[in-house]
Amino acid sequence: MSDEAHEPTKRLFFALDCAPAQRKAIAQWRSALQLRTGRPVPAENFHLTLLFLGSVSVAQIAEICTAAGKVAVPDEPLRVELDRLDAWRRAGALVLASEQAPAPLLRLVYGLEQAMLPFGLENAPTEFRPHLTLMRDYRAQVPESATPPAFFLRADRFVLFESHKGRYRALADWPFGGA
Ligand code: 2AM
Repeated sequence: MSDEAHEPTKRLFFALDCAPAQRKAIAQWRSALQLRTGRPVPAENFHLTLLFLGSVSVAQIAEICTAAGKVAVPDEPLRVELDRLDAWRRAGALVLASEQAPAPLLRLVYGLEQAMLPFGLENAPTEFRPHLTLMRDYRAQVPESATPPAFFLRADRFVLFESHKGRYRALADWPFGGA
């Protein structure tokens, strides 16, 4: 993405948002893990990243939104199972991940990657592994959990978020069919 000197930029990513009740349930479950290492992601920031764009020139945002609006969306709300607790060593993240990503989610991500190609990504997208980050700077083993994770993230739209000083702000969203 463009990052010319002095040009105003925003740090952007596409994601599925997490509903408030779901955030609360996941945060409670995380508390029960009694983690002693890492930085907890604030529950209001829970989300599932679809595609990270990085630093984008403000002047490009309208075009990015137009391109995102042409991406084929799932024809009904998505239900993504978060049924695995994983520690990603290289990323230093403790995440809730999906044992099996639903095909419509994979199609959506592929569509977004294709739609964003003309804009030139800061980092080439790596293999998409659906996850919700619970902790950052996490350098320990996967903790024992008395109750295995069995969450469902339900989404009826995808969202373009701006990340600013540790907070996420929705800039635009595109509803799925049936929403
Ligand atoms: P995460 O979804 O694994 O937590 C906003 O910063 C979001 O974009 C975060 O949720 C973060 O990852 C993701 N993100 C940040 N930097 C990234 C990078 N370099 N590559 C891929 N995703 C990144």
